Amino acid sequence: MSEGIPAMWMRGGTSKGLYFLKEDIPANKAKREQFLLSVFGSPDKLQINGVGGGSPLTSKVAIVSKSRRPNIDVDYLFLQVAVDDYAVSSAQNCGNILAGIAPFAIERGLLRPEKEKQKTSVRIFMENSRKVAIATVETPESKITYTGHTYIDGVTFPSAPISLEFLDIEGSLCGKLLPSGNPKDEVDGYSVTMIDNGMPCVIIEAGQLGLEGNENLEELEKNCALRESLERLRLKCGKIMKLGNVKEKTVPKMTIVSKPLSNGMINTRTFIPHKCHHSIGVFGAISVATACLIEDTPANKLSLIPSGEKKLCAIEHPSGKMEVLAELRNNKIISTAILRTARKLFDGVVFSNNDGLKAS
Ligand code: NQM
Repeated sequence: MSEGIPAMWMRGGTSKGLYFLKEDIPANKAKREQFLLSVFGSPDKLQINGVGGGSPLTSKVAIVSKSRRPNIDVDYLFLQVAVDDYAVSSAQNCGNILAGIAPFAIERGLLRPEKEKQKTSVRIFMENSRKVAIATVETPESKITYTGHTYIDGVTFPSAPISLEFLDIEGSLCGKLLPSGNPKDEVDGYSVTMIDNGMPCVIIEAGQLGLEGNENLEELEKNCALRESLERLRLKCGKIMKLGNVKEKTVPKMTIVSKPLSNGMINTRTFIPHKCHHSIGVFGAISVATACLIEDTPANKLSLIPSGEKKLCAIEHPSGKMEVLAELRNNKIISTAILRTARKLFDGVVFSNNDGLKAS
């Protein structure tokens, strides 16, 4: 049994993960992966021998450090620990876990809350995509608070609001907003939009897959023919999106869209990429909202687009809606923002099965 490594267990948005200071976790990649697989109890569907919850949404890691970059407070590396595979991936970002970064950085003393103001803005460099996020958290009496009245769909109880703002996340992993150069492509017999505004996503209309778009998660996950078609399509799109062979990668995500059902902009079901998301990821929702706003995409034809240059885009998902605020100038998105909450659940040390793992 190792000596244990300090970590905080937090809910960030609709996900949960372990948050570490960079200096506490092994810097050597192979050692770090071995440590995380052991701590989370992977590979195992239930992750019974670890802290993971048996779902990709509860098998997540944030590694945080004080930044040396100009005009940046902290650096954040996201890692996805596979549930039933020996894999730890940095090939995607996570906007839900991002929601916990500013509270964690304040808790660990990486920065001080603003005096005399009730709120503190934290500039975060997201190492996975090399893009910047600005998180604003509530810090009454110069202390982080988690208590508040903000509800987000997919979380039962209210908490203090955390606003996340992004100025330039286009082409985060693919290099371009529309990696193929087109708003619509024919791939494997389907019309799709391949897009990356924070998260590489393939967007496909439900009708093309013989779906209504309102199916529940269990129905979708049970549908083996659907999952096989989506995976075949994903592997082809991954190459076109310049992500290479994505067989072992968690990107691109596959989002099935249909007309809104409850006054939102669009209705969605998202495979991330093999399990169906209970709601939708943050950057996933931003990429879908962006696709809806681009003329000539199949999603645009299905969408109820709000008027004005500041658009509140409600992305419907299986547990409600996620609202993305998109600001446009001359038909181009210049910034996006989203409201999340987070909660500190546990602070302590985690143990792996591996002997002698130290932060080196
Ligand atoms: O898209 C799940 C989540 C995510 C990612 C996933 C996320 C994002 O809900 O920014 O938040 O798509 O793997 O945590």
